[in-house]
Amino acid sequence: MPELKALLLDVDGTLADTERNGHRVAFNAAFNDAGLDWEWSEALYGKLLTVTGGKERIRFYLDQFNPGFKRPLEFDAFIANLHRAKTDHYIALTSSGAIPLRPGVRRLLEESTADGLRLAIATTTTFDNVTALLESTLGEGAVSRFEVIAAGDVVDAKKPAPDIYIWAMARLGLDADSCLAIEDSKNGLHSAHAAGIRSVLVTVNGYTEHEDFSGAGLVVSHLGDTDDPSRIIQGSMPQASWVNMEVLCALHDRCTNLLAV
Ligand code: XBP
Ligand code: MG
Repeated sequence: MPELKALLLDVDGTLADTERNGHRVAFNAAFNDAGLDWEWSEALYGKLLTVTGGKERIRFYLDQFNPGFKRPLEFDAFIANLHRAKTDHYIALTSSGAIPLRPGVRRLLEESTADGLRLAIATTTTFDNVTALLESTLGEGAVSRFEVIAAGDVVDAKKPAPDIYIWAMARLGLDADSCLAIEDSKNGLHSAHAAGIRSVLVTVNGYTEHEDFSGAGLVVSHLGDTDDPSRIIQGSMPQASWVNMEVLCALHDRCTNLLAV
């Protein structure tokens, strides 16, 4: 039976609820700075989340929701500048401590490190955004708790493509059956599966709770804690009220013993 050696963690929606009050707010601030009258409401943003990556999301918005916008000649540079401004706003927001970790995240990171698991990040957002979130929530130097940070444009194709997970596993020097991924979205689940990772835990959030998580080993409301138990949405975790190391190991054993996902 393959041994569980590493946790690969998504960031947005998984470590913290960054989308609604983080990324969305930062996009709107950047649009405002640029003199654009675009306003991404919470509801519209839910639709835009079908596409991962901020630059890709702006293009998707224009294609699907604002086709009348007259695109500047240097369109790629226009998108890149908007996105850079958005990143600055996002970093300012997270660095101010406005976005906490989701329940159980700090605890599970500590338990898994104590048990000798290796930690890596596999995210669509930028390295700078990850750093700002980790340092504002876990303290200075928190990035060094993760052996690999696979982020943003280091790969061409973003989730649901497998590239970011493949990149992370190559840097760790591990095969897919030694890894367990924690995700919050269908795009993330598909990305991990497509990279060959068979054990995937999903912690849903307000934007993703109605997505189809067929094939996920376990789907819960959140990782949970002593005073804040996880609600099970799909699968089971016998004798546990929150996700702990026993739950992760049992999930990994179960998933890697299946012949196919
Ligand atoms: C996260 C994303 C990101 C963020 C914005 O997806 O989709 O696009 O919303 O990040 P996942 P950037 O959690 O599946 O990795 O603007 O920095 O691209
Ligand atoms: Mg996510």
